[in-house]
Amino acid sequence: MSRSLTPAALLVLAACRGPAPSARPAETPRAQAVTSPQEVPDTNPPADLSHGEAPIGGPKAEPAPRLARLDPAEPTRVHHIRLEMKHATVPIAPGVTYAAWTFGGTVPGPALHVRQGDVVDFTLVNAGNIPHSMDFHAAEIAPSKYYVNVMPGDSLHYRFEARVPGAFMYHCGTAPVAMHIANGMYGALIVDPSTPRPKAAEYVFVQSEFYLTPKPAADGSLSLDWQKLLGQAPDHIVFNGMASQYATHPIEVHPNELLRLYLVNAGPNRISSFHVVGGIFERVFQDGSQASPLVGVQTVNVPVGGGSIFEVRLREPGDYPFVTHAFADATKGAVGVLRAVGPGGTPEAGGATH
Ligand SMILES: [Cu+2]
Repeated sequence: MSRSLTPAALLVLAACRGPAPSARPAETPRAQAVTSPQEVPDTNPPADLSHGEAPIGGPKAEPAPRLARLDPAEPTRVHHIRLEMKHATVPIAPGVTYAAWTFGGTVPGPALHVRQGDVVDFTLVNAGNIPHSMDFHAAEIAPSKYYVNVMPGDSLHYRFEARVPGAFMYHCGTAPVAMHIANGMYGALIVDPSTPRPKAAEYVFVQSEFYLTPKPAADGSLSLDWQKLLGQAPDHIVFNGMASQYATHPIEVHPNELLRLYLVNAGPNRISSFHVVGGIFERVFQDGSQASPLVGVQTVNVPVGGGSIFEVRLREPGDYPFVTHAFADATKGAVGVLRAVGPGGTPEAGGATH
């Protein structure tokens, strides 16, 4: 079996490379405009792989990617969680830094993990210079009491029970909410069901967008372009805060092991059409619902403000891109690679024949 490119990927490659110079026919100016490499938008050069929307496996990008592996929930029934809201400059793409508003100094904020019925004992501290707040989608409490603005230098403390399992977004809810989310104030809170799910290698991804001003600040960082946000024209769409980080640094997994991918879509605007190239989802818990998971499906939308749980096995060793199949968005950085390494590829799993 030879590795081949899909027609769509061939089109991308052809568009990016343009015709070979020796074979270049006499072209009209219009035809040149379509095929000239100079006219290709500012995207990553494609990798030699179907859906290779970004270079895979190097050169070594700095900084190192954020770990996507989800740590197990602490074996306690009360989780003391303290998040400090502060402004920080963070990398969002190779060579691009962003003047972000954060939970805990990173974008996204830390991935939180508890079990159904656990209590979250939460302290929110505002170390920034403008009001911020917190909205936990995993909580069932009165926003008018708890999702209130916390002034600079002030803090807020409360408890809630994580009663419902799922993959939940948390975010700053201070108006304009789109601005606070676009600036980086979001994260994932995973709530395991009281009956444990089957053992799996678990990863958490938060998809989100960045809308960049054209000119950097004195420190070189870029910041939010509000008009681009309103026009829903992001410059970068990312998994876990940085464009294409898991393409340049593939996530190593094993063939045939059960993978459980938690995808929270922070937006603030773009739906995620989540897909693993070369895989079919065994089960998808749409928006985290335990009832009637989808079985044997290829692509499932995750709405903005939602989170779904995807279970998949990669049947033989190799590189398996994962994307939002809305390809303008994958081109802007919402692409990664699961690299299946080690023994595997059993015949009943459809294993290697080449
Ligand atoms: Cu905020």
